[in-house]
Amino acid sequence: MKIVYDPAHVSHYPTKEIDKGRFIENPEKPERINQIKDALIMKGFDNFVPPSKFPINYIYLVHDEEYVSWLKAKCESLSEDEEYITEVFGYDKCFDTGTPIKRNTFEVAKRAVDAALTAARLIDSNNVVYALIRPPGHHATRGYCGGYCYFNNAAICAMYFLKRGAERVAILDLDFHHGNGTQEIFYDTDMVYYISIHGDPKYFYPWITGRESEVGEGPGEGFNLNLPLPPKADWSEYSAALAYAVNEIRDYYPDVLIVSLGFDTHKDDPVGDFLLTDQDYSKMAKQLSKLKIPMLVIQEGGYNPQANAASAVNFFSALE
Ligand code: OKP
Ligand code: ZN
Repeated sequence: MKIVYDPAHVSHYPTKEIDKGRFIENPEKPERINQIKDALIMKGFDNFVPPSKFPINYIYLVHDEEYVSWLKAKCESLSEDEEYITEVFGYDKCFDTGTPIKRNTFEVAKRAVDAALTAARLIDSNNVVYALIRPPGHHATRGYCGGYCYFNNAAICAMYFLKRGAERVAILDLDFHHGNGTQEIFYDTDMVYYISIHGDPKYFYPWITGRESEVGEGPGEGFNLNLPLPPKADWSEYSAALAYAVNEIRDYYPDVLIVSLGFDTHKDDPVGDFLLTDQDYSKMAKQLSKLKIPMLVIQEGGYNPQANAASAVNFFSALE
């Protein structure tokens, strides 16, 4: 299995965020994916591929030019270690206060897109490629950053596959949080089927999307599926939702499956609230392998570096 990884991610290190009116430590840290990389190497995975550069136009397949220019200009206005916490919704093209911007945020987020696209380009008719990247992407909408996400890596890759001639792309979002950005971007199309299993937004971020009633609209009606689970969901509840999702993907028969993979579903994750164990990630991968559809796995969340590492090793060992 090829793994696309860019060590430059370490220069993006948000330190804080505002949560319920208070500053808290920001958990979206370099160690999250450094530990995954180290553990995969220890396990014998050695097919690491560096990212190529892609033109900025790929980002415009998904994001508004106004948002992209705002982010770029904001970064350029900041000094070396300055951390800008967005707070004026609308003026700031951000929908929360948990997504700090630093001088090199644009550059590093763009490099994550490049790594994801490099992985997408390596997809052929029957393989798996893993984009081991950060910052994550699934909360980023067409016009706003949010939830530690700046550019929607998975959505940009879906557009890449459609441009390259794919007729149908499925995105399975297994991060603990609902991918409001990915949902929004493909809400009105039947060419991308977005399916997400996540903590019920009645209790968890992003609060305002992720309900079962959100089924898509226009030609996209029936091509958006939310499977919210209650707090403390364990493998028995999770695997039932996953089995349902896998059946839906099989029936849709996409040319490629993009998996937005977050390890914040692990019982030891400090942000998520499910109870999956290390072993459950092997079972998760086995369920997905049954599909026999080319699979681009894109890293999203997961905030306990050790749990991330154990989960990733089990997931990718079971896939191969
Ligand atoms: C990003 B991803 C909780 C603060 C909430 C936002 C969480 C974003 C998760 N104390 N901050 O989907 O993993
Ligand atoms: Zn998450």
